[in-house]
Amino acid sequence: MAKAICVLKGTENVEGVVYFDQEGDVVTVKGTIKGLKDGLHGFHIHAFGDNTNGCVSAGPHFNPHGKNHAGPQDQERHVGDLGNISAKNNVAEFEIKDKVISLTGPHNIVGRTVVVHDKEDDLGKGGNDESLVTGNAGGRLACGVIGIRQ
Ligand SMILES: [Cu+2]
Ligand SMILES: [Zn+2]
Repeated sequence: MAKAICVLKGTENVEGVVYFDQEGDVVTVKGTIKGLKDGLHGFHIHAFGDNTNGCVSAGPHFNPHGKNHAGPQDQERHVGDLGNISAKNNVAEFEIKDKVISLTGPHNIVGRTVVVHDKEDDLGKGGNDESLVTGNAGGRLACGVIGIRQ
């Protein structure tokens, strides 16, 4: 079983840890992120493992096939589109299962960046151009590079 990990840090006090475990084609993404205001926050894999200029250096959503932005259940989506996580009492605890991201092969997310956003991801249904690129999820609150774990 392939395993990976990401430690997220942000400019304010947003921080967290996300674990990735792959069995067959199913990747379980399990994590806790603290310091979020309550409600939904866009949660994606961005293309680059570069945090030199903060989360901005991670670039756009991981999108090796040049598709439009959407939600994780949509047939056409960015590989990196994991939808939203939900915070309650300033903490988001979540477990997502996804068959599009991978820890090997062309959809490998290791070495790329997890980003949690200020706002809700509209999953491509926002009715404007930006919705099909970013889901209008707003600023990048925290991020971290995905690495291999034992
Ligand atoms: Cu994002
Ligand atoms: Zn996207």
